Amino acid sequence: MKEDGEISGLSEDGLARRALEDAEKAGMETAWDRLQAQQPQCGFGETGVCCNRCAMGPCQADPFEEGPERGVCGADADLIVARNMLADIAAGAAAHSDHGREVAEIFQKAAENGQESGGYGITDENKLEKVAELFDVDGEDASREELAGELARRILTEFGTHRSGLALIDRAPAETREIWSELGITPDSIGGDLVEAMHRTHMGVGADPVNMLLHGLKVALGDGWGGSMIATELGDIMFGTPEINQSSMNLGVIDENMVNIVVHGHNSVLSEMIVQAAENDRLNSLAEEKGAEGIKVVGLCCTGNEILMRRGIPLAGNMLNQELVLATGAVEAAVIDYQCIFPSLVESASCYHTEIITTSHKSKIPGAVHLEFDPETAESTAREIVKRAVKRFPERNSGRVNIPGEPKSVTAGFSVQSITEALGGSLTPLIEAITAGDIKGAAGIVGCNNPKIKQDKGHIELAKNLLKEDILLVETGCAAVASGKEGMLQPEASELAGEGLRPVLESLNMPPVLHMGACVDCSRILKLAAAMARELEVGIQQLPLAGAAPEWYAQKAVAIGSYFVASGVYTVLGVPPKIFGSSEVVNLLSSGLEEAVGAKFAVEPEPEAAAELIVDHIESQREELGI
Ligand code: BF8
Repeated sequence: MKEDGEISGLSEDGLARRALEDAEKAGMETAWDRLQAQQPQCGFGETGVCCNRCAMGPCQADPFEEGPERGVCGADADLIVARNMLADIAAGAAAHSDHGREVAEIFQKAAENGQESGGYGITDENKLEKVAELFDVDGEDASREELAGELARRILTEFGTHRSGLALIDRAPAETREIWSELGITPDSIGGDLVEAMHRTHMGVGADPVNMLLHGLKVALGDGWGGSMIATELGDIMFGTPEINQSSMNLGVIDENMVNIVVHGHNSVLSEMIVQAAENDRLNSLAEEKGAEGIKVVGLCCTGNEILMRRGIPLAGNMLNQELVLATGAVEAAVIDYQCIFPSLVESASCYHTEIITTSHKSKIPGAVHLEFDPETAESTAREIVKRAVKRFPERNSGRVNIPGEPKSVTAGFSVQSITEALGGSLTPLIEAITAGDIKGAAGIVGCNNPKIKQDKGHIELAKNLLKEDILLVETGCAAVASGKEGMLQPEASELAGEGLRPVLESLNMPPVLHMGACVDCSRILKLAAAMARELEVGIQQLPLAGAAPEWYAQKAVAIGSYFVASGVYTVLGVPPKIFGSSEVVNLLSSGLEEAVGAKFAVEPEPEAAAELIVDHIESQREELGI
């Protein structure tokens, strides 16, 4: 049993702390317990020098020269670390890109079959035309469906191994693309580059850490400007480009009187249908028959971010809230797709009446109910899921229901388009405010929760320290949710901003932190950076911009950090990556990269010190730009 003081050190989120107490009482294990049980964690693994790639291993190369210098195959610490890092980037990029490919396949079906099959269609026609143009699809005499069909075919080619280049790369400014081309890291096939990455990590293929890491950058760029960007764009075309909206966030969005369905994961194609099914009159009447007032769908993690952005659906929390939301005792069903889902979630739910429903053959969990998502039957699957949840309502133990507090209101929905509209139709006012020094620059705070860091503290403290220095924040993923729970996604939070930024925010009635979506929507941050660079006629690497991932845990975050840096964005990590067993890799990712791409990684776990690094970087970028 944890002591009171112990719980207060685990999370900055007050409702999470209360739910943690309930979880303890219910005997539900959480990620914090499991982290504790793993102590001390392996130092070889933490520094990246552990290799388990082949059957001659596992091997360790000792960075302190006390143990063996090489693994059985002959790889030294530098190679082992670089090879592990390339594998991490590839896994992260593959997760985003496979998600993007799935969205593209559904988009293709929607184009071929029309709205009547499965319920998917085209919502943002304007964006369809713009994206089709980027992919060089001639739509002059084509119907909307024909245009979408041809676009889907072109997009799907990029996921194959045919090296035809990536169309959306052209969005990057020429100055940035030139750097990629000189280094040979311009991605030319999402699938091909990923297959090559896994080939290169095999024993006996590459022995040069630099060569290994350069391919990692290529794969990462194929994620940011390829797989992830495709997921974002096609999601917008099918479900609508986000517009600024009002909603609410934290565990308090669970409603005691309603049937609550939590949708968790990353791909919102089924959740969109669940949101619609929850509005069905017959299902709502059934909910009333069962004693509830109605049906409420709430999001979690990035699936939650997607439906918050596009539909204003309330969001229960970020990654470390996934067990705690069950501890409210008021969740009838948790519907998951993939990524960032604890494999132990069924075990956690067994402490309550909650049913865990898996929906992707890629992401099954023993003990969960599996209802496979198929785009052609998505509407009926969604209705079945909602019905199961409604029927479960009477099993709820009202004596164990404890919603730990009230939700915070949030303003979300900041796509590049909605930001541009809020600025009056162009980014010029933003650029002018930056040039005048009212806004010193912008920082993208992104990434996860990690129980090694007090939940949300890394995000919130970094954000507050940057805002007072007049740095505008754009956020995605669990970082944006941390800000939402803290009340920083409300226009009233502009009081946290410095003397320069505050009036700008107040005149636009904007929050100081702009929620730009899920992790795949870091591609929106790239698009915004590219648009700013074009306005200033420079490369991204010259902008007063920075990135940060204060609480990252995922291989996806390694890919995002790598494409930020490769795109020219200085990026500060709050959790040390597993590279410190190799001074060569550490040097490459810092000074080496700066010389090559004009940006680098830094590692700083203390939010205040991380803010100082970012402020110094932005100041020096401004100086070099002469603004
Ligand atoms: O893609 S921020 S913990 S939920 S990996 Fe996962 Fe990290 Fe959250 Fe979304 Ni992104």
